[in-house]
Amino acid sequence: MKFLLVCILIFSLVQIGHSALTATANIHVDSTSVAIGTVLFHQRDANSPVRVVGIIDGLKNNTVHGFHVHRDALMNGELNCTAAGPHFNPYSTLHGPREADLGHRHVGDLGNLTANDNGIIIIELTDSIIDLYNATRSVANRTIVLHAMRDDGGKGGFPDSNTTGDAGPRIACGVISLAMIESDTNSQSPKISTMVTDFFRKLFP
Ligand SMILES: [Cu+2]
Ligand SMILES: [Zn+2]
Repeated sequence: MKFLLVCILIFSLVQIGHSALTATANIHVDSTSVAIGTVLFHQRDANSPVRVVGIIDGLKNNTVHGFHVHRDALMNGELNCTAAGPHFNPYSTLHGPREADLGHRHVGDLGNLTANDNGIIIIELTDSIIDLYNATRSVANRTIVLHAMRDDGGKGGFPDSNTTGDAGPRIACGVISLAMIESDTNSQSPKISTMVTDFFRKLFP
């Protein structure tokens, strides 16, 4: 059961040690302050892949949506997802599917997500190209974006297949922020315990 899996993953996040890094993004509808989900990024250590878990609600049933990290953080309360700039692409490669290697996708290319019969996306994926430790590939202080349409992985033959996967307009987004380590009481960023509580509240309102 998907919900159970997400719960187990969240519980495992609570157990994280000192060296692990976690980041969170609160997802809002494009150009509004309507909150529709949360995405967590968790990396155990510098050599581990990044686990991405989350939930996004309020979509049309059984629809497929491109999902990417875009280059820029939204600043100063900006809500327009277009302000996030292009796909995060530090190596100047062509757009590609999540399964591709570093030379055949943008670092920010996370493929597609599918909304279920209730219009809910449950996110559970692991990626070895995005990173929280490696400065060049770090997705912190960037923006995660959900698109209206399927990402064609660069293979669709449309003029924008090699840049955006022809995924259409940006329908929702959220800035990815590193979470503080629990012992760091001076930081302004949210505590991991607060994030997990919020996450459960969204899962089981
Ligand atoms: Cu995108
Ligand atoms: Zn891309």
